[in-house]
Amino acid sequence: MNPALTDFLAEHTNLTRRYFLRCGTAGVAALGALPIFANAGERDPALQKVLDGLETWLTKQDAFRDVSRGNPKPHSFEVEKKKELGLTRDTWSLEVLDDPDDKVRLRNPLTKEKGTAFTFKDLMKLAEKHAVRFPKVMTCLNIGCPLGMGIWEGVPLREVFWLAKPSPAVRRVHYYGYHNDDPKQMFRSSLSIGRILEDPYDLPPVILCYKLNGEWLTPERGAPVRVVVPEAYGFKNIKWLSHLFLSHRWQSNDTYGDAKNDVDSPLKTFCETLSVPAAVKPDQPVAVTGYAQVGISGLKKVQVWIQNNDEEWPADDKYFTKAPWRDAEILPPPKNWGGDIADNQVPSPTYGFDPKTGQPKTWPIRLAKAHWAILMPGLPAGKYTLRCRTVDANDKAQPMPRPFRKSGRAAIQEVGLKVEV
Ligand SMILES: Nc1nc2c(c(=O)[nH]1)N[C@H]1C(S)=C(S)[C@@H](COP(=O)(O)O)O[C@H]1N2
Ligand SMILES: [Mo]
Repeated sequence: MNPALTDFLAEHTNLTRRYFLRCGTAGVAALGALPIFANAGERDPALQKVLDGLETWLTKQDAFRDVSRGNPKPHSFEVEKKKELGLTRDTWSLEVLDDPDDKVRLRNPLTKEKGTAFTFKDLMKLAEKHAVRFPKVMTCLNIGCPLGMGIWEGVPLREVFWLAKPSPAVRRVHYYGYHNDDPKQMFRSSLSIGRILEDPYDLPPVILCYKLNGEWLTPERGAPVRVVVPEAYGFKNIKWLSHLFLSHRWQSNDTYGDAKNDVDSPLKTFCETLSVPAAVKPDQPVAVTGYAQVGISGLKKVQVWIQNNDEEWPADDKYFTKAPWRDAEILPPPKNWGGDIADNQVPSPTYGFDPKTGQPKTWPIRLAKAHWAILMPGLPAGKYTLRCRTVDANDKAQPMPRPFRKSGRAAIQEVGLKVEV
């Protein structure tokens, strides 16, 4: 086993012990005589096992779930072909153009034709002064579950925007990446000029991203350069970036808009389980772990409820607001971050982290993942449904305040659970 993983497990083992002690002193009367407390100091093997297997906070680049489109996929070419297509760092360039459909008059368009396109060398020059890093979970609006958690590094997009010397008529930036020169394969997105120039509510800037977890972006993740929008769902984070159009158009023409999605939706807060036993014995405590996506409205609580399937629930309470939810523990910052970051150090500076200690300034971190665990009390034999939900920092319980699917998933997850001898 690699040393980082061993440390991570040790950390979670300690955490588990603390967790039990707390349940043991505060919760015993309420929970009844759980076997675990009969033998203090020994952990419930069921919870131990699931905590041992818990994913790390950061995801290795090659462990991201890949939803890349394209036929062939732009990351799949041999190196020589990639060079020909400008998909390597030494051959990449970005054109910054006037929108032919609604011009804004750029005084300095950056074009291949004039030999002024923006190169990776130009990007590295800007990076010396302007590079930023921030943690962000990449989540596909359509799929709903996070594809991976990373620390993304790049140069604020506005630095390149200004190089093109746009007129004040500019209202929106439209952008896309390499797509086999086939219009049908183009994947487009766009942002208002306001979001590119200014960072509201302490958000990190929109970046031209070239590194993930301290390493160059891999071809699958969009190398050499992708856009990363901190608060946005995946579809705004265009990979293999090749073109920016500065436009007088105010409307979005995002590919995901064509798919009937809400293209202005920031990440929602929601949670899901990572491990629930399929079956337990009567009166055996139920060990549950999971993750939460900490959306734009933060995360106050994760809660779990196990309902007997024979129980009727009032039809007018479809979000189960009156259920006897129990608070889970939101796991503290890990000792080991995962994601193969060098020396297990979140590089400094990174948004949300103290540059002196390298530790997070607050926890959980907005627009990132957090993990949680709970040992639910044992139950009589029967069939049950386990549900989990988040409560955001504004005290809105999932799926509120935005229950609509086309703005991103927030439905309350349901998992079947059997209690049998
Ligand atoms: N060029 C390009 N960029 C793209 C896409 C695409 O199809 N082509 N898919 C987008 C969508 S829908 C998502 S969810 C994210 C996924 O990012 P990931 O592959 O790094 O996880 O990439 C986005 N960027
Ligand atoms: Mo997506």
